[in-house]
Amino acid sequence: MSNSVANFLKSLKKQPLQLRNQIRISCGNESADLDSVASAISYAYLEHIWANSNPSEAIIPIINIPQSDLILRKDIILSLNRLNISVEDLFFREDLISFKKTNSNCIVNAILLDHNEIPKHTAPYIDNVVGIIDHHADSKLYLNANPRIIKVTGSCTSLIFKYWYEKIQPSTRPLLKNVAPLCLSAAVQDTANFKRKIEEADLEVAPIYRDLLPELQFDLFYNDLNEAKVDIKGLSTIDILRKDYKEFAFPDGKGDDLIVGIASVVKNLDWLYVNTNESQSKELFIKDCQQYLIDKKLTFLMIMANNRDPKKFERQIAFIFDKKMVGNIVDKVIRDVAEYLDLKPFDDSNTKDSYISFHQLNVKASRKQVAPAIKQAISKI
Ligand SMILES: [Mn+2]
Repeated sequence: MSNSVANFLKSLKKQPLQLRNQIRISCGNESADLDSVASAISYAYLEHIWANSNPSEAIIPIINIPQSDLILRKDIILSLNRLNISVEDLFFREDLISFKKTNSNCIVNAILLDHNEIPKHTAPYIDNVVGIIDHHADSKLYLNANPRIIKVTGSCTSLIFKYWYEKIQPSTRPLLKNVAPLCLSAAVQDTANFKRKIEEADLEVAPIYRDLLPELQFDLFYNDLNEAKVDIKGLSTIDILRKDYKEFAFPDGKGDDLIVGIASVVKNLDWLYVNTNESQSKELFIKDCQQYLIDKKLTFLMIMANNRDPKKFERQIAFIFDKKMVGNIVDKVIRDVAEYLDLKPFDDSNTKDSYISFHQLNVKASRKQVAPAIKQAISKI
């Protein structure tokens, strides 16, 4: 059997996990974007080739969404197809949950990638956090994890690839070619092909990828990926919201948790109003969002919309809530973050009791920065 990533994953699927006292898993964050999926898979694969381990001892990568949600992420499907990895080769959130439920004595040790705090819904199924590599704000948890690397980078995969590249023997390095396209996919997506948000680790790995993949045309590779990512035409509002979604429990000043959902969307609000529902109306779009708010039992929902146009990159932000239920909470949060995010009203026809939208002129702030700002604003309420 070759050493491909696909074969590695297939060999994991054949392991009888229930015979073990403990297992190790690698998890990306709950948005399961390309960076998270590539991080979980590449970390497990790279450790496997470094340790030359038997599949029975290898780390199992978990994609932290239900399997049925993967199909919405066409950029990820494309990246997996490029390595001949099929959906059946992967482990998903439901696999972890059913394993832990039927094998409650088995200790689950997790390596967290692309996040550094276990999301609430996964916490019951993880016993220990034994490693962290991430590029989000440090929650200062699991201080004994090893490695525990949390650094600003464009892509989390840059930190992971660099970490293992430095550990792996030079004689084994040719095998890195097998996983490099997956890490590179996340890197070009998160840095707009090494043009934005590039940090030290991204700059260090880029020439290594070029050496490993001399035939690859980075521009084409990036464009195909980008097209796949923005291909959301035909999806319903709900599918678009859940495609890249994170949920947070942020404590207010009294210590009560407010539940905030933040959906990141690859089109602007005007596009969403006319393309996500048959009547092509803003009203119906808002109604769908309100349904999501109710289904998810949120205090409020935020949509971070951007057009992904490198020439005129813009961001918009919308808040969906029910004033009858939550009073002035959203007004207070908006007042607190308005200056930092440089918010300007998006249009006049807002229904102020349930929907408010803005241009976010601070275009540098993505969810990675916005979520901690919202957390801070809520802590003052
Ligand atoms: Mn990331």
